[in-house]
Amino acid sequence: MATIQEISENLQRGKAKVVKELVQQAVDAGIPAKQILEEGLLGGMSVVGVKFKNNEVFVPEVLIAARAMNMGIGVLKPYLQDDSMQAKGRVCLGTVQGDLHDIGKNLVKLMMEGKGLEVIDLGVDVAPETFVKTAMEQDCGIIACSALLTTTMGAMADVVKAVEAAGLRNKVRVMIGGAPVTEAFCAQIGADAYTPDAASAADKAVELLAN
Ligand code: B1M
Repeated sequence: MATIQEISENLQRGKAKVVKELVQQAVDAGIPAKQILEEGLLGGMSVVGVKFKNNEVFVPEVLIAARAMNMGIGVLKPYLQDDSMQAKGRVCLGTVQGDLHDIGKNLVKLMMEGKGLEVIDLGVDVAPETFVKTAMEQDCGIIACSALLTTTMGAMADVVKAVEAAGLRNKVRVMIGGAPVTEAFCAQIGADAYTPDAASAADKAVELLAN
């Protein structure tokens, strides 16, 4: 039987196909999808993150680990959905301008869709104007921004300003998140909500759209 440890180790080595198979085996063995995600996949990626920081691994290794992570998440997707939820509204989601990290953003999407939200995924390196234009054209109640770099967090403030400039402040809420983002930063830039992880982002989005 595939163990969480094996999933984590193979992810760290970037063995995408093996990770995919091991995740499926773990699911079949009855290990909860949330545990596989948090301890196996996210656990493995956080080891890669520490090695990256210490210059023990470099961008190519991180990219192949990220690909393995995405393969694993793909297997888990149906098991992380909550089918009991009714459609609650529309969200436009993206990683902010200058930032190419998309794994956390993709998890937010998966969790939000799992809660019955319609998510328009704008991808990475999204300009503030693109968030606002999409929210207007697609009638989104929420703009959700992800940032992984301290240098790109500031782009979230630009999104809030762009929403204000478009006169949408009372119509569209701005949610923010990502590793360097904090509650205090959220208050500082006047965004509507910060959540620390993808599952709580989905819960918060449902709550905001209900009010
Ligand atoms: Co980059 N990277 N990276 N990287 N990378 C970090 C973020 C870093 C912390 C690594 C390190 O030094 N330890 C560091 C940032 C330092 C800082 O700013 N403080 C860093 C750096 C420096 C860089 C480059 C500048 C490196 C370089 O080129 N010299 C460069 C920047 C490129 C750019 O964006 N312009 C770069 C590049 C890359 C890769 C392309 C190689 C790759 C990205 C691949 C991809 O995303 N497709 C990559 C990766 C993979 C990482 C690490 C290793 C892992 C990130 C990840 O995917 N984590 C990362 C180190 C680390 O985080 N430990 C690192 C797993 C993911 C599920 O977590 O995205 O945090 P995360 O999402 C979480 C929460 O944050 C939250 O939910 C998720 C959990 O449920 N969340 C939200 C995320 N978005 C949310 C939105 C919400 C709510 C919650 O509401 C809307």
